[in-house]
Amino acid sequence: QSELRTKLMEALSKADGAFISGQEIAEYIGCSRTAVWKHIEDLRSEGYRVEAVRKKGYRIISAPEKVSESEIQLGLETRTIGKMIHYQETVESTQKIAHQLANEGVQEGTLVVAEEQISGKGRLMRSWHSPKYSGIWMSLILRPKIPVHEAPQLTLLAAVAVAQAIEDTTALKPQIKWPNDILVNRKKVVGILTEMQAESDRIHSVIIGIGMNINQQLEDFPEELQEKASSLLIESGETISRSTVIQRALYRLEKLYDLYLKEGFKPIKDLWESYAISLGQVIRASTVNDTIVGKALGITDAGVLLLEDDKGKVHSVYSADIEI
Ligand code: BT5
Repeated sequence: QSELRTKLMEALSKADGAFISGQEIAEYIGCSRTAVWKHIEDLRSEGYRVEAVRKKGYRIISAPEKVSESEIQLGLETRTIGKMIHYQETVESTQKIAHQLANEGVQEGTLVVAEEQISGKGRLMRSWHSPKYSGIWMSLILRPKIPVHEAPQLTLLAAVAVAQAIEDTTALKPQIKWPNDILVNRKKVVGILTEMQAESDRIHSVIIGIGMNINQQLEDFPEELQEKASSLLIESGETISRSTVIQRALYRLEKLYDLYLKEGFKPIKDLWESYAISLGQVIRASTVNDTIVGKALGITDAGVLLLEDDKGKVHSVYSADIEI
């Protein structure tokens, strides 16, 4: 936390819920009024609700809701998922902590959650923007007794659960872009990263990392993401309780995971296809070595994407970036 921020919080605390003018704050922290405005905007993007009234100044209405253990667990309707929660305000990546905990042998369903990640991870060493208090950054440890090659199915399962959780908590219509993106109005609001600890054909643990943009404003995203990313707040116009979304996501995950262990991938696959954005359309898949353009036919029982090119040849896509 910067010294400026400390001073700003001091000034606002002293006002004790009353208005304090921009000029007074500026004098207190020793900066311009424009800088004050900028810092207030930063506070807002972190989930503080700040009222600004002309000629009166600023007033803090509420501090951000957190997603600590008790906030998540109060009202959580699951049996195992999220019964153990490891919460930290700031982490490098919740994936990293989850890997450590998985190695230490923690129970299935253990959840790692943070308010902020300073080096959040996407796939293929890409980074995931995870600002403080405005999104959900969490990693779930599962220990399914399934063959290693079926583990990618869990990414698709998680995507369905998260899409359902968005429907449970907003009026939005989420869509899934294979394999791991959830879009609202064609913009990415969720990314999922599944990693595995396994030896030969035995899974020790599957770590499902879920990043959800919840209460960010457009300007909270780095410029290069503003065109393609969005948040539930931007799309719905409403501030959304992150702990409620987490509770719904964990509930949906548990229900689908139970179904999956009992009946296999088929029911999950059907649900997944009902949310899929580009089935039947021509899309472009960039793999490490190659680019395939073709009509998306669907996914196989292994969770592999099938693309039919213009010569009628069907390609199996195991891992790629998709342009729609
Ligand atoms: C993903 O990768 O979409 C997986 C993201 C998983 C993030 C979660 S958060 C909790 C857990 N802990 C972690 O460290 N990670 C997981 P990929 O398909 O490779 O997409 C990454 C790309 O999405 C980046 O290269 C950016 O272009 C874009 N991106 C980065 N941050 C974003 C954000 N907050 N919202 C939307 N798009 C973003």
